[in-house]
Amino acid sequence: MVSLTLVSHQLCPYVQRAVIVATEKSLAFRRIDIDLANKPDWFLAVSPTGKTPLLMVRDAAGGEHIIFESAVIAEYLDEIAPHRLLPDEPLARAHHRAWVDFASGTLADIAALYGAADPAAFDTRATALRRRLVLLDAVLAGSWFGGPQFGLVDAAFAPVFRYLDAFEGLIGLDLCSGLPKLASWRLRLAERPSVVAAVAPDYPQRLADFLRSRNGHLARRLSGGGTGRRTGGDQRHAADALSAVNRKAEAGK
Ligand SMILES: N[C@@H](CCC(=O)N[C@@H](CS)C(=O)NCC(=O)O)C(=O)O
Repeated sequence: MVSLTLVSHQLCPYVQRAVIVATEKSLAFRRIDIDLANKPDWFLAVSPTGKTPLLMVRDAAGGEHIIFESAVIAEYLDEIAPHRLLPDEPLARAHHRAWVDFASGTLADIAALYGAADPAAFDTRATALRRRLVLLDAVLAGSWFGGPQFGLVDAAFAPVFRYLDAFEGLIGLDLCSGLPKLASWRLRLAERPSVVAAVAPDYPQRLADFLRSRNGHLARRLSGGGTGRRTGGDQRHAADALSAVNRKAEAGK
């Protein structure tokens, strides 16, 4: 029997992957949220990367082990409890691992979008993100990413949609239009108990505050809106941005 401690951050999308997998596998774990702007010394002493998530594992003999990188943590959690979330067959496993990596790239594109300095950079980033979503829509195989069963790729993408919810709610930027498989997968993910439980109830507000605090085009648009609610101007701008994104995505097909 192992004891698990997940070092986390309230907003970290990579942490959510680990929490979703642990919950799916009914694994008990202790969660410690840290301040990434002021990392505790004990964390820096044990973390090779200084990033969350970090999994501290105490084995049955009392030995302490550190596991880092969300994809590796997720696979470890999957391996230590029954009902595997990765397929058994090697080719299918490789396919799923590749799409977990694609989810990481998508999160990187999202960070680039909210960090974009000006409208042109924002538009370029939105186009890149839209392309990823179009590719993803094309490979969805059923109710969940790989078919009828929830898996690691589902856990990896659930946090992506939390950002897309925020972009839609705050500035009306809908990057999923015309992608019906993706849209229904997104709804299913939003209702999955493990996904719901991966963040605190005040997560949307915290995420909105975080996005507003960034130094870039999105933050300027949000601070212009004051409350963060969409204004008529925001909606027009978002519609313009989306048509530009769609035009470029179509051209790039
Ligand atoms: N590749 C890592 C990325 C983790 C990551 O970027 N975590 C962010 C928070 S969401 C972090 O700890 N940033 C702090 C830093 O880079 O100093 C993983 O998948 O675990």
